[in-house]
Amino acid sequence: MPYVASAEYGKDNVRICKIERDASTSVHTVTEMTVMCLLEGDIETSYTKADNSVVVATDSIKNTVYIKAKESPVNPPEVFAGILGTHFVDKYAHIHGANIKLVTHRWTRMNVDGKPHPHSFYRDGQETRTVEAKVTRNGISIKSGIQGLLVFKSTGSAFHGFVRDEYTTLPETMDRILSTEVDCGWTWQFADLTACKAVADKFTPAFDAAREITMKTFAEDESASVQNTMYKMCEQILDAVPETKTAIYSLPNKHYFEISKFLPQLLQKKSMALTEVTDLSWHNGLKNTGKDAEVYAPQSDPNGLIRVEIARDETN
Ligand code: AZA
Repeated sequence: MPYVASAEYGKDNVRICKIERDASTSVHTVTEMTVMCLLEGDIETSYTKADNSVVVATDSIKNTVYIKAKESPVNPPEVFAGILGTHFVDKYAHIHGANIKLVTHRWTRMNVDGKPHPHSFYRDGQETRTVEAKVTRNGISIKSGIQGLLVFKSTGSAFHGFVRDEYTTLPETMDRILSTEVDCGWTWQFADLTACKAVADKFTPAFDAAREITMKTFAEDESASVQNTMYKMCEQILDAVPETKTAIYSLPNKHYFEISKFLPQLLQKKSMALTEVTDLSWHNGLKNTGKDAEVYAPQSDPNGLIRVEIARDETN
């Protein structure tokens, strides 16, 4: 007899926008989020026996998101995720876990005539602030993060010394373009919502520090590899935010190659040196490689994908 090995259900892509109005200053703040809320627990019979008595309808889950967003602060999002998840495990005895994901979209205050505008904002990038929380009666685990932050540097990155064997065609490089779309996170563990709320004032500074560390390290590190640069970022996040348990990066290597007219065919023959084919010299002797390289071909796929999670050394 097959059995339910795991199950969760709920609402995804619940979009909310909350405006908070400061009555004394007339300054408004806006928070736009996309919410996922999936429940788990004693719900197997809804799958195996058509027993809907254990189902909190996904429509009710969506309504709950709106109601909790009205009743509670939505910032910092880590606390809002804790509030939302705790509601479901407190309210329904047969629900043992709530998996919440909040994606906060950027609305940056406009500067008009050199002054911050009280109620006008603009989208200054597709980057998002993310929170993934798992809430159970045993505690709350949270991964805070940044997703979709696109970065590019035109030098200050090398990659050499890697395995060379009969599968290798990649040349060693002392100077290359480095570009990635940052997906990073840092994790927290709390006994309950009270413990989570007790550090409410740490979450946004932690986000700001992680963002700053990511960009400063990306820009300033003489990168030996994506692996080593991301490790340095993790180390600094763990130092900057002592309450965190681990730091996590997942970085695609968005390749920008020198222009090649015949590269795939010629490499198959293995008869020519790479420098002979990766150029535009076939057109009036145009020089566009090595120190003369200016025009590159951005690659959409395939891409490298490098991931790591770094934990604290708890032995010291
Ligand atoms: N790490 C890099 O930084 N660049 C690479 C890799 C790698 O593992 N593989 N090819 N290019």
